[in-house]
Amino acid sequence: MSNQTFTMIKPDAVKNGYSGAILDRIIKAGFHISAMKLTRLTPEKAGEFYAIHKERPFYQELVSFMSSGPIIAAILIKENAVEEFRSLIGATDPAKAAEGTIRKLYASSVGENAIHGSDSDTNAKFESNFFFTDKERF
Ligand code: IDP
Ligand code: MG
Repeated sequence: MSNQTFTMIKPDAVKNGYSGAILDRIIKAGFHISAMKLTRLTPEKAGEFYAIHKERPFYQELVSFMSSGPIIAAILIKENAVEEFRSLIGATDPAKAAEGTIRKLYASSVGENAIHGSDSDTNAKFESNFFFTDKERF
């Protein structure tokens, strides 16, 4: 069990003006922001980030959505971070997400679902390194 996870506030949520409200929830839930940046993925970078989903029917849609506008990428620190953060964001499909979760509150569909959260310690490390060098972490 590691204390680190990685998140992105996705293009839909940034565009809809939810970034501040989402970051407020993350901080109030006790996560320390170790690194953070506003950036934009090229289709190539989005494809690389989501390479594990290459064979899924929604892959092209996902890559084009994730490169459609700016995102906020961040490394988050808390005990049992991966699991704790997955429960804070809720199910992939906002229609199935629990009340009070970030996706329930701010996501509009299973594709445009406001926020990403790593699903394992291994992926948390890979995804953090995908966006940030050691010198960019506090
Ligand atoms: P997760 O983000 O909850 O871990 P994954 O199954 O890993 O969900 O899928 C990665 C991302 O791909 C989702 O967050 C969502 O943006 C997108 N996605 C997942 N399932 C679908 C789908 O059925 N249609 C369109 N996009 C999807
Ligand atoms: Mg996933």
